Order: sequence, then C-alpha cells, then structure tokens
Amino acid sequence: MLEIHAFATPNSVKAVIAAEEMGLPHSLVPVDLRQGRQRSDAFMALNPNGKVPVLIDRSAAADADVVLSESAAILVYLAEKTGQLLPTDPERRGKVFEQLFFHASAASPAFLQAFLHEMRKEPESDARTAARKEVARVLGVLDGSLQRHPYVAGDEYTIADIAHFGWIWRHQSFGADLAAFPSVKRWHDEILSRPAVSAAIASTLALAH
Ligand SMILES: N[C@@H](CCC(=O)N[C@@H](CS)C(=O)NCC(=O)O)C(=O)O
Repeated sequence: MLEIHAFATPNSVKAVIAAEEMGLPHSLVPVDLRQGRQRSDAFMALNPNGKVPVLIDRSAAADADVVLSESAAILVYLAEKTGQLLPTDPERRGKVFEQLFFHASAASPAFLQAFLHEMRKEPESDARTAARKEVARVLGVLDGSLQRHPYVAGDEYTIADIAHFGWIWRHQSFGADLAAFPSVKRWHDEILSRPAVSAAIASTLALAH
C-alpha cells in the first residue's frame, strides 16, 4: 500500500495521477499547507525540504519503507516499480527524461512564479510581466512539441505527460490562456478526459475540503 502525503496542489496531483494510472492501491494523507503543516516536525522528518508530495511505499522491503519527495522522482519510482509509462529503450526513455527535466527546471518554476504573482494580486510590475512572458515562452515550447507528436515525449502517453499536466491543469491559477496554444489545449483536454486523471483530480481536490 502506498501513502501519498499531499494537498490540493499541482505537484501533489502528479503522484496521485500516476498511482491511479498504474492501478496502485494508495491512500492520501492530507498536509494542510494553509495551516503550515508542511513545516511540522513530523512532515519535515519525511521531507526536510518541507514540500508536498511525499510518497511512502511500505511494501517495498520488509525492513524499511521507501520515503520519497520530488514529484518527478516519485513518477520515475512508480514507473520503474510497475514497468508502466516509461519506455525502456534508450532513445524513447531519454525523451521522457528530457521532458521531466524541462518540466522540473523550466516549466514548474515558471508556472510557480506566475502563480505567486496572481495570488498576491499585485499591480502590474516588471517582475509580473517577466513571469507572464516566461509562462508564454514555456507553453510555446510545449506547443511546438505537441504539434509534432501527440504526447510531450513522442507517440505515447508517459510520466512526462503527467508531470506537465499536473501544473497545466491549473493554468488559470497562473494566468495562462490555452487558447493561444492550440496543441497544448488539445493535449490537455485529452488527458483531462482520462478516467484515472479525473479520479486523481477529485481525490486531490478533496484534500482541501
Ligand atoms: N520540486 C518539488 C516542488 C514541490 C512544491 O513546490 N510543493 C508545493 C505545493 S505544489 C509546496 O509544498 N509548497 C509549500 C511550501 O513551499 O511551503 C516537486 O516537484 O515535488
């Protein structure tokens, strides 16, 4: 049984989507970010970086649980555990890692910065304009990839799609309009319609109720 320590957030939903897609039994443990629970001693013992999600796999070994943070690392762990959503041949696998690293180093930080500007409801500023431009640049890069093939890393749905989708599903929260990125919109709508994805979104959002 897997435990996913999470809240109703873009990075959390990625781990839940992966567990749903892979048919892995899991329970969600809420970490209420509104109350600062990510900084509690108990949570910091799981992830000294103080951020959700954290995965605990109690079935991995008889004597030691696997405890993992960083959503991309969790996606890779679950894919390797199940042999799903991560190709094994070097070229296709490399393309998945290319997208995972692009997500973690460029897309996720860009979306987070723009989200923080939106949250603070700041007046227009150079920083806010720059954050919006970076979001548009990143979405433009993704749109180009998605014009060339159906999924972000090629012809098949992989954990790289789950990584990007986790944030892009919340595009309104960081002020993006997918109408300007038709291939991202086509891909987003297809992934949103997957039953595993709707189930994961529902259970992740319920953490904030
Ligand atoms: N690189 C991390 C980022 C995790 C992250 O930023 N989580 C946010 C929620 S989406 C969080 O826990 N924020 C609470 C805080 O920063 O105090 C990942 O991909 O898992």
